[in-house]
Amino acid sequence: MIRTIATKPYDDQKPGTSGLRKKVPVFQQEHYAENFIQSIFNSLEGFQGRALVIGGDGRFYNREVIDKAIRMAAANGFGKVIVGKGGILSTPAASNIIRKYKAFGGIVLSASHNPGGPHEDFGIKYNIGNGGPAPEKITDAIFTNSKTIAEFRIADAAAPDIDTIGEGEVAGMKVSVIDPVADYAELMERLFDFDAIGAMFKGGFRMAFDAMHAVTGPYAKEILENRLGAPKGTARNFVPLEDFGGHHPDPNLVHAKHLYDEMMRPDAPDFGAASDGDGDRNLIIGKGIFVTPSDSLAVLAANAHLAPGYKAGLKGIARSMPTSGAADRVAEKLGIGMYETPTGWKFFGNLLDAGMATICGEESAGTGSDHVREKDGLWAVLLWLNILAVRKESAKAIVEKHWAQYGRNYYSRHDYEEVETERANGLVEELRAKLSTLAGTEARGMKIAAADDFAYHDPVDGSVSKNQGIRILFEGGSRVVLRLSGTGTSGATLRLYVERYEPDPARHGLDTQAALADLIAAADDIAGIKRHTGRDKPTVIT
Ligand code: G16
Repeated sequence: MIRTIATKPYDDQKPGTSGLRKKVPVFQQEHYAENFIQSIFNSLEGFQGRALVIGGDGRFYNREVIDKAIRMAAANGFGKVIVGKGGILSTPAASNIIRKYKAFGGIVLSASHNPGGPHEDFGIKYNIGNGGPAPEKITDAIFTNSKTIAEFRIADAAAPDIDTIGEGEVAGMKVSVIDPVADYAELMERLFDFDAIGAMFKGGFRMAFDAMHAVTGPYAKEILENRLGAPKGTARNFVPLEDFGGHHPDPNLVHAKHLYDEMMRPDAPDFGAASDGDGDRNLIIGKGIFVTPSDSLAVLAANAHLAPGYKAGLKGIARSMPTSGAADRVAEKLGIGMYETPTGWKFFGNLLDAGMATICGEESAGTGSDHVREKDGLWAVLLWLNILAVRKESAKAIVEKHWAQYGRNYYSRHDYEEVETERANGLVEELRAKLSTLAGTEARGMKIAAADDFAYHDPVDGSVSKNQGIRILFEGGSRVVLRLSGTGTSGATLRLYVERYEPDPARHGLDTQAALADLIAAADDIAGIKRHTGRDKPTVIT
């Protein structure tokens, strides 16, 4: 039986950079999840009888919301739901399933790299039929709908069994429970030279992959150990836990410090990597070298042709604005297009669909390609492995040769987390107000060439996205960028991105923070970060 239930709107259901993210107790309020899911459905047209993919990263509250989403999909007229066994689907795997089975769209339940548990974070994201995050047009409509919602529709049926692979039914709608890993593993086998990577493992190559008790565990176990023959134990922390073992499933130098420390030791494995809560981010650490996401994008783009899936070359490269310009030099050498987009994977969708870009990347540990429409953590790891297997050199040697050829972009991000929202907004407003006066002035002896608030003109659909981050560009190619994060769940997070280009190989061995010290000081002089935030140092430096 289908029930229509009266509800009252909440006023805080505005999707951020990657869907709606809130603390679990917020989602547990009466009808909170139902309101948002119904607002998604109310923003869509033409899905009657079509398939909807549903899955999540396994965090606390995943199963409850999956149950509601399935029963609401049935009540709203979807013809079928495809759900990962146990409610598990990594974000890139969900993107692949949507595309492969030509679903209308998908609901992905995750708060990405944010911690999980009864008092931690949860999230709901809608992906469209190309497999990618909903564009702003849809997320704006969802928010608008959420503000006036008065009722939602739900099937009054028993919770479907999502723990047994096979076909079932809820209120006349088919429910197909699938193996979350199989389709994804098969896609990876098509893109990469599994024989070459397998031979490398057979030859004694050692790797540490930390799944951080999050969703990539089963994927890594199957692909690295079962299909590529890596020794047992290569995939660590591979059992997804509702609270990620009490840790942040955030593959960065703070939350995966143990891996970094191990990789810097003389007896380190040859290659280290990690992925996040929902499997779309990656951390790459070679023996003796951390590879920044910006450098990783550049190295992957320069070497992608070594993998079977990319042997025809790249059509173009795209990166988010705050990501370093390292990949720009690769695009220039290859003679292909380079696109600079706002932060948020959704902005790559049009470029990928239009065949203008093949590889995309973001400083926030995201890299991916046109194989799906999300960033893809394990994909990045496998492309690295493919390159290592073909070049038969260490990751460190490959990165250092890359710098020697293209120059090095020293790069770092400083995060000021949980700043009071008013103080963070005050900083941004004050900075915006003086942007037009900055060009031609000096900070710490460096001349400012230009300053603006980044606006993106989508070359495919002509849409314009304004206020996407403040850029202060110095003569000689250095820059600082400031923006407020769109993924935090408490207060505001101010991000400061600092970049300096160094063409001279004799100066490629500097300590990153030391190499950027003048720019960091200049950013504080210009934006008054300490004054506004009341903090004397960032919370996280990556
Ligand atoms: C999301 C988006 C990314 C974005 C990142 C950081 O990642 O999908 O495209 O780069 O947020 O956003 P912000 O700087 O606004 O916090 P994820 O992995 O959280 O889904």
